[in-house]
Amino acid sequence: MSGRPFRNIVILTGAGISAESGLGTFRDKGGIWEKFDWQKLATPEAFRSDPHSVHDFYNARRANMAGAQPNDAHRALAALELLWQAEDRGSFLLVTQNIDDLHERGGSREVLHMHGELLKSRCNSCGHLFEHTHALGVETACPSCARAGGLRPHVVWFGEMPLGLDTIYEALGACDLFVAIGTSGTVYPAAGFVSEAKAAGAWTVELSLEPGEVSALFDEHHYGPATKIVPEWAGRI
Ligand code: BJW
Repeated sequence: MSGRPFRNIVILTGAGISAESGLGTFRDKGGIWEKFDWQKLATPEAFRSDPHSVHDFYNARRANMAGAQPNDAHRALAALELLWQAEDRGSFLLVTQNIDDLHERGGSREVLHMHGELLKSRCNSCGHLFEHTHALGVETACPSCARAGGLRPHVVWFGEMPLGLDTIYEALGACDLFVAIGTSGTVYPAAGFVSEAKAAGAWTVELSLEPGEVSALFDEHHYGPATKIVPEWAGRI
């Protein structure tokens, strides 16, 4: 711990926080990208050339997510947000790379999903964005323009611009504590957030199962399962 009181917090979560809820991570042994080829499933080009396979992949993950429950790490962050707001301690921004809804179901009020949300879809024809909890296919008609074939999962694929970056960079520039939880630090721009926070003078903390790619940039590290180390860390601050 730095020993100083913190006011403005930015927390970045990755797949590791949902691992103990039964949702797979991407790059661990047996992870999603070991079983599936991201080039064929998580790029705009893949969706253009084989939308059926991309829909199948996200439909299966949506069904899997519906059966998953938030864990103690999700709940600890929700409690921290509540405390920060109740005591008016400063700003609190929870940014997740995850497309699942476990932070919301764990009690978090405001979550910035920088890589999109599995429970939302959008129409490539008219741009309509809407909540969508069931399977999506090329034959599904847009509820707004009624055209079929244009709907896609509201997720950010490789080569696409992540969401909410203005809000995130503004918060990083003003934060005095940055915490990354359960992320390998492989995917940019999220992997670069620690550098932004450090440039703003923030104390930086890595909470994960093992050191990630940008681990050396953090001031403080705690390694272990998220359900153990996140509630412990949140309890300390
Ligand atoms: C536990 C645990 C437990 C396990 N407890 N911990 C060369 C250099 C730099 C950048 C690029 C480059 N070439 C291409 C790029 C850009 C590219 C990129 O970064 N590629 C890299 C792979 C090199 N990035 C993009 O294309 C992004 N867009 C972009 O850059 O736009 C232009 C731009 C420019 C400038 C500024 C801003 C923008 C878009 C990236 C989209 C990522 N999409 C995915 C899939 C879509 C959503 C989905 O299907 O779910 O998002 S990829 C996948 O990786 C997913 C994740 O959100 C993301 C990050 O993964 P995450 O969360 O870190 O998971 P893992 O599996 O990697 O790590 C899990 C961690 O948890 C591990 O460390 C474990 O140890 C730990 N763990 N169990 C605690 N129980």
